[in-house]
Amino acid sequence: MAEPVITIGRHIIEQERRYPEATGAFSDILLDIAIAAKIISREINRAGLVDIVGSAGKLNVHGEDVRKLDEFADEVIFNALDHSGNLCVMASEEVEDPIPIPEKFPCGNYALLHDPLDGSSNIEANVSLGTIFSIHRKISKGERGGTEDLLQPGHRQVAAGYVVYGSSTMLVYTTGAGVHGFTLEPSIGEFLLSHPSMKIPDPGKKIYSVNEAYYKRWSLGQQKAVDELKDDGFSLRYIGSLVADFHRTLLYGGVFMYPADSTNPRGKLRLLYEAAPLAMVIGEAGGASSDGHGSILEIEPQELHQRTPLYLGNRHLIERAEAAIKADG
Ligand code: P6P
Repeated sequence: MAEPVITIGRHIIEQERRYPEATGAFSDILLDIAIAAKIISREINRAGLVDIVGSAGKLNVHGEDVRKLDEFADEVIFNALDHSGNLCVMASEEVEDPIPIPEKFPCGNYALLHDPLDGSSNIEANVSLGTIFSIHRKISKGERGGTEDLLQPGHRQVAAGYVVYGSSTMLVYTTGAGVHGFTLEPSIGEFLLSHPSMKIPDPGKKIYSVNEAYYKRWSLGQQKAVDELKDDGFSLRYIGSLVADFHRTLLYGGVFMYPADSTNPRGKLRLLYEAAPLAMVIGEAGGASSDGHGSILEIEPQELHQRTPLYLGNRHLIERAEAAIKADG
């Protein structure tokens, strides 16, 4: 008897059955994200063939060159989720302000924050890109959601995950009951369960992942943290695409770092839709996260697009980095 093929739809429904009070809204959100991921994956894999690669000639809210695929991914996610009645508000790296649910659609009890296409500066080089998403419960009192529903600490996330568009397209998510990975089978357009109950290997491979070009801009403590890893015989692997570097860390172990430095005192990566969702995933997989001093999940957000230093990986490596930073500032 062949093993049953577990699609993401079947997996999410089976997970939902474990929560009698579940309304199904939550499952619908995850399934809508999976649909958006399939559409984005198709366009990325065609990027070399159609005139969708290259700059859209616009800058995003951070003054960064917006690639057409960035715009496309942002629109796909909005269109996949704006009408479902499950969300009360959205936020995107590509959009300055909270994104309201159109008046013509009902509001729901969840808020979605996302980076629609991270690493897009690597598009032409065919480097793996990613989508990162974070889901919170609605806490505001009004019918339509807003900033209050978005500025929540990472420990209140009800779900988080990412899509990595690489040699294959994978969707990895957690709802707090383990981390589960699905690989897209393009011939049937389905995400199939390929990595059930993912755990970061511990001890994992001796890999550290950081952009060493900034070494001279780091604090003494940060420099010491990296020097210690080199002294312990670690190898450096740095793709420069957050989701790709994270996915490797989750599968192989080690530590990813994007530290603060003299040029970026808050680091470069975004708290709400990059650091916090990946921190939930790594935590659920038995690893740890930090901003250099404490867990990413405990940070109380002040602004929608605020940045944070980011450390993700094996717990003992995160703790060693925090100790070095604490000792040497
Ligand atoms: P740096 C890609 O541009 C990105 O936003 C992340 O995906 C990646 O981790 C980081 O920036 C790379 O930044 O400064 O090392 O080029």
